[in-house]
Amino acid sequence: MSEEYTPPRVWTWEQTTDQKSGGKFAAINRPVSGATHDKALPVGKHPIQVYSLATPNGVKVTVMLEELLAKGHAGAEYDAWVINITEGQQFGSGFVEINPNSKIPALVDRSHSKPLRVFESGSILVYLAEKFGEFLPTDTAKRVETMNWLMWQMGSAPLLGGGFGHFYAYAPAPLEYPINRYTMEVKRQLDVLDKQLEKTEYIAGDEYTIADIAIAPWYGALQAGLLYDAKEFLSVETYQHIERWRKNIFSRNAYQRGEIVNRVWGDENKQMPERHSAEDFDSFNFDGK
Ligand SMILES: N[C@@H](CCC(=O)N[C@@H](CS)C(=O)NCC(=O)O)C(=O)O
Repeated sequence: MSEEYTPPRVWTWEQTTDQKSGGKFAAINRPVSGATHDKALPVGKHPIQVYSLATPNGVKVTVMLEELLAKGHAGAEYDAWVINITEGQQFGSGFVEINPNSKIPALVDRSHSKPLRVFESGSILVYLAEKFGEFLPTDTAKRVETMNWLMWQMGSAPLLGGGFGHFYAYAPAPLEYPINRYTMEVKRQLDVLDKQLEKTEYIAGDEYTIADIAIAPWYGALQAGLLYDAKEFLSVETYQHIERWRKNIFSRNAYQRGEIVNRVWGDENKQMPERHSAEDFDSFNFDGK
């Protein structure tokens, strides 16, 4: 490590290196929760309202809804609104009411007698799977295996995003110790997945489930070289079974639709800041099956 740091006896906010150095996201991080400003959330015409952004966690939800619509569940029609986390919109009062943790994605289902809030992407996937009876097998062994991998994703991805991604791509300066530590862990995670996918077509067996929907935007995208500019660094080509699986998932029409919803950066032909009906996709070209 280049610099020694002696932690003070009591940590205070002003003392963080992050705040002083101006690392990416330093300006929006705070050690307290709660709203910073008043802002009501917009409400569209459908029972399901999504408040999100097309990050890997956000995409899980819009892909799930597009998959449900592709299966003919008209009740999965939804409005999707942008919560721009780089502008601090996750700290608006309306958003904090539906997710006290101030992180996208969050969803409100207004088809109940009282609007029902659902936050945490894993909770949203399970909620929608149970509501529509899809992508979560009812057979006990298959259901447990799906939940095993869904929880694996929820527990593992913070080490990928908050650990590896943060120190490799976002920290103000590269530091050997955290980059080594998190690269070791992320490569181990990729190897876990690769070995599983050597044995099974989809993550949890022979069926496409919410485990695939949760894992593909993170580990599929990482293997495709789409996250943190780390394709070469992580030798992603060595994870051949992940590659076979993610190519299959990424070629799904519903996946391609869900991926562009609430996207406000990158290729303009792949951005749909808000989504209010299936016709919103008419001007886009998808080669998915
Ligand atoms: N465990 C949460 C994680 C959500 C999360 O970390 N969301 C990020 C974007 S991918 C976020 O909203 N960050 C804003 C912030 O940290 O202020 C989930 O899966 O829903």
